Amino acid sequence: RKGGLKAKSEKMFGLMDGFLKNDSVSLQKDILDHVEFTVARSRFNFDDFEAYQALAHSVRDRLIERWHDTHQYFKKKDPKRIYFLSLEFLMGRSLTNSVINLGIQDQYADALTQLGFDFEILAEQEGDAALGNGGLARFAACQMDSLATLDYPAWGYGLRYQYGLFRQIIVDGFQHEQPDFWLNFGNPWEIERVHVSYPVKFYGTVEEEVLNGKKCKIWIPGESVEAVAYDNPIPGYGTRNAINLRLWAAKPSDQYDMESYTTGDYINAIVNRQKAETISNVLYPDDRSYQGKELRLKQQYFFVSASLQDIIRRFKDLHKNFDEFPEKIALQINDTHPSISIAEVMRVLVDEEHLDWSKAWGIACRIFSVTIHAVQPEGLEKIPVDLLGSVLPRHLEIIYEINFRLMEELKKSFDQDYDRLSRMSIIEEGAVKSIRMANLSLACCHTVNGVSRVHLETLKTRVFKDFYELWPQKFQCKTNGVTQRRWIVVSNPSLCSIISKWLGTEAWIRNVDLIAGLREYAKDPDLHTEWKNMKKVNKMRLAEYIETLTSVKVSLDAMFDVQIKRIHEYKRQLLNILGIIHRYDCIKNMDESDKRRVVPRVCIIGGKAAPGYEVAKKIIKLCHAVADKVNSDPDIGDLLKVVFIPDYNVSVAELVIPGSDLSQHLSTAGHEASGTGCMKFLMNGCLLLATADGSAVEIAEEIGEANMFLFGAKVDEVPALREKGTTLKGSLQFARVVRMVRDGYFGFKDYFKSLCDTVEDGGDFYLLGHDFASYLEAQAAADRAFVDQEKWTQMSILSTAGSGKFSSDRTIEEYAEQSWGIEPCKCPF
Ligand code: GP0
Repeated sequence: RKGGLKAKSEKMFGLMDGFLKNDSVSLQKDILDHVEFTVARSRFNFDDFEAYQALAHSVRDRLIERWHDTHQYFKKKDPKRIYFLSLEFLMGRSLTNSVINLGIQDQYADALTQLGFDFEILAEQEGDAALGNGGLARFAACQMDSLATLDYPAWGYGLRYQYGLFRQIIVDGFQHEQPDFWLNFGNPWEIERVHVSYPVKFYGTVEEEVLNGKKCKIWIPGESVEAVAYDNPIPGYGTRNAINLRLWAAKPSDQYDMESYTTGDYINAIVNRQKAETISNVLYPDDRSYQGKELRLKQQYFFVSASLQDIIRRFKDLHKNFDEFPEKIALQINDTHPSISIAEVMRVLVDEEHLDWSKAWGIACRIFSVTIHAVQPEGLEKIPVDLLGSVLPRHLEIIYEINFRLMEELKKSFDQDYDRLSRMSIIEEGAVKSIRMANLSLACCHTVNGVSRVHLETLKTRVFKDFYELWPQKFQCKTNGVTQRRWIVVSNPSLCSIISKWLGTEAWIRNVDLIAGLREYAKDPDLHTEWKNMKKVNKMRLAEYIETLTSVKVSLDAMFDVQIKRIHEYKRQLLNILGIIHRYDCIKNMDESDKRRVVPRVCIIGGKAAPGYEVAKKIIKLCHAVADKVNSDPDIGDLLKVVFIPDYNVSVAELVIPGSDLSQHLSTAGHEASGTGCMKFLMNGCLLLATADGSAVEIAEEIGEANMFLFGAKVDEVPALREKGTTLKGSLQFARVVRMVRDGYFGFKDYFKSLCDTVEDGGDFYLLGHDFASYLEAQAAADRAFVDQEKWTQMSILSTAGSGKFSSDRTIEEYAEQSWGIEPCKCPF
């Protein structure tokens, strides 16, 4: 029989044409085949969307080819692998990124031109894959790109939500949410693997059993749901490697309860089974508070359980002994969301593989590392004991056991310090007894990563002080980064060519440190000319987009000043708007000669508010109210325009960032764990106006404080300022602008009252009043710098040149070396 198989596969190889061909004619042929046979349209009659689908399928074929080879190779080499578990991935579009990483962009552009299509127009047909909320999820996506590019043997695991992050529509200046049914028109970038599926169990009871004379626990689950794999190939740049992002979807289980069918309740039995699918239905849209929701817990366990079954199956294909587990597997948990995986690994090793507890725990402690993205202790997840006990009864027992042993160990070091023990306990005793998922992670993980230096300090000295004192060696800084492939090569092709031309190489796309070579030319007049042209082209694109969406015409000579990110009080979009009101008020009170000295501005704000976050929604409305007033005021003209860009997402960012002159990062110091938007602006040569928070501190070190506009209270000043209470209202100017809003100058007086209250009346937790004067100074400094266009361009070049550290390639290398202990595994071409 073996010989037969061999003959068969030889025959199949004989029939294969080798690798898919990438010359323009072959690509055209492939696209047309997909028009006819995949999209099932006539070659003589198909529209742009259908052309996009056919194009995407031809790219997909090429992705699959590499993805197969990579997996074969990984299997053959069997290196230690990193499994990246994340509840969110914000991938955005795939087309352009894929053809660039595959190295066949020009061939495709050419093929399409021959067929009478334009690559860029077709690329616009693609919707965003928005399976995530914000920074955390986009960072996960950037990390996947770097893992693939640097040839690491990595897999991503997550959930395939049917509804991604809601679409934001604006009606009369108010945010409304619409479901994002992104799979409506099919998704060419995924591969459904109907045969890769695992049952995931919930509820039920735990019973004791005697096995080989040993007492053990078994979980008798009450519900089973099937997890089906959808694979998303992630191509690396400049390599044959394409890794896998495996997302799980819930399907009704095959095992069904005969009884409900025989009792005649056929319809209801089916309807109930169908409910299983709700687990992967929808992404939670609140990006940092989802405490105690049953569905959320089920989502977490669902993807964790399926992923671990998959990982263990793959391990067992080649290995028998679990002692080898830590040599072959590293598990990264992205924030505490997947931390139930710690209890699941213990359950599998102890209950199913029958390892004894301490051996199993020893293994768990060597495989897990965690990255914490939150700053505030309140942001850390807690799950009520009752809820966990009902959904996952055996896991609750396991967590209790982990905690019992943790407490025993702590007593050795801290003896009678009960306060400390209760702070470090995984179980929080309180009105609602809950499980602290962060403490569970800290007890087990060998590394706990902060996402910037400032953030790690906060973790060490505040959030996890007790744990730091016990295990200082666990705490590591891995400053975030972003991928220059998407954020320069895909989204800013003109900048990409300039960089390659002046450096004389494209090598920076894989080795971004080289970008520092631009410093040498920071004053070169020829580079300045090219740089300014690049900016102008990108601003034109952005201006057109703004006009189409909002009907506001903006002048290209104005400074494009941008703040795009989730709307949060701590991110202080309100500070920005109050600053705009101040600017408006000043211009209103100027005579004509003063007006001539004003630097014209286009203030652009974009971002979504969590559907239940009232204050954030009021901020969005205020932005529109101010825009309405300012944009229609004939005294103002082009000196000031205010624009709110609706439905901010990854592809909007790709358009906006390259077209901005200045970007704002205004978080109250100590509140932004890292910030990654700022890194994308930096790479694109946009100057930063920022507080000394998160990664901005490290950016200042790289490019020099003189090349950005820093302002506001410092991290260590904030607690004292809060203590003191800013009843002084900071400055007169601040009081005045808040009063304008209060008095109904922009309408909606009653509606904005509570918003004003948040920054006045002894409140102002985020210190807007305190930072306002310093903010205005930084804004004035930006104006002065903009007037001197040579100086500005030089600062802009130095920003790009100094952005090398903020590539996710650097971040991933640090993780690989310091946390995961993995080596590249490069598939030969
Ligand atoms: C942090 F805690 N972040 C959380 C969260 O629930 N969601 C989220 O997106 C972000 C941080 O706010 C960040 O500072 C950071 O850069 C990012 O995680 C990735 O580490 C800015 O978005």
